[in-house]
Amino acid sequence: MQRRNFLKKSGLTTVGVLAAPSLTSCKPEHKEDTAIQTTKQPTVICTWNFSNASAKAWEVLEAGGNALDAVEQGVMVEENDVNNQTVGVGGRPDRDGKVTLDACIMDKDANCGAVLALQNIANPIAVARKVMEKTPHVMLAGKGAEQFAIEEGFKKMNLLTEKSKQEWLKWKKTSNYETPINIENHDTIGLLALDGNGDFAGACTTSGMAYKMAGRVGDSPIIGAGLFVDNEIGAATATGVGEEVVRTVGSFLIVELMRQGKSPQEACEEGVKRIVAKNKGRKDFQIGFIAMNKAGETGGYCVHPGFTYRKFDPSGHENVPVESFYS
Ligand code: SD4
Repeated sequence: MQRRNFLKKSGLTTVGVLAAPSLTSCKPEHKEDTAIQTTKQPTVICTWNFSNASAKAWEVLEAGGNALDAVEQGVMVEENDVNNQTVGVGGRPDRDGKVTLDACIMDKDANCGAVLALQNIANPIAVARKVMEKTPHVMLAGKGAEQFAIEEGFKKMNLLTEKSKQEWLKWKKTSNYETPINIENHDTIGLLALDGNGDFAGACTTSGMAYKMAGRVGDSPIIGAGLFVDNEIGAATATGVGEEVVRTVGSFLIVELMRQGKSPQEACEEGVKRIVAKNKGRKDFQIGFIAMNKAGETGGYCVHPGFTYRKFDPSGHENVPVESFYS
């Protein structure tokens, strides 16, 4: 589809939605008191500087594809990049030298799938999608996930590149087996897309914290922590120290804050500030959130300087880094 026609389909509209009770209220009743702006202008955002991934997702949407295909194909660009040492092939191993991958995916109908600590398979996001579509479960972990992937036709391969292996061997000599605080080793990709039908999907994929303990799983494959999509409200995803994101059910929190009326930017800032507050003002760790609402507005915020997110905005011309962090 030509870009011009594609964009012509777009336009902002306003609909009334059922507002859920606020986080502080336990009352079950819903009332119709919120008008939410919606758009059918496709928009893509992703964590960090993964411009190839956001461009791929945009390409899928521009061709008339849906958000689910866009997020899956977008993040697979990074999973397949051997030079990216924090996702898929080429990812840094755990402290025993094994590359273990975490990923999850979620669609507009709250269908979701995840794989945890998956080894020997290059595209965990595609396996997560199969878990979502072909099993009665949401998460498969470890050997079970690998066995399922092989049954589904995924090829086994060695994910540990020579570069990551050499770095790990060096780390073993000097580290006393301490896991580094995750400031520099950041590059988990979380990608959110809004498609031409006004529907959301999200994907999040990572090799996790470098040199983690064997069996450690972070936030990235946990629905609600590393990723959350609510097609009535918006979507959010996280990057950084997974333990902190799990503790606050971060991405779910961001979406709920948007439900209460905060913009994506305000919601991400509030989420990060809550984590900083729980850590008594400590800021020597990395936590970043990005989010998008039904109007196609986006936001992103991080504890630490250096964080950017990529936005492929509806004009289709921009794939710009946006930087915003706690100060
Ligand atoms: C994890 N959240 O496993 C991931 C790591 C990450 O940027 O996002 N790094 O905790």
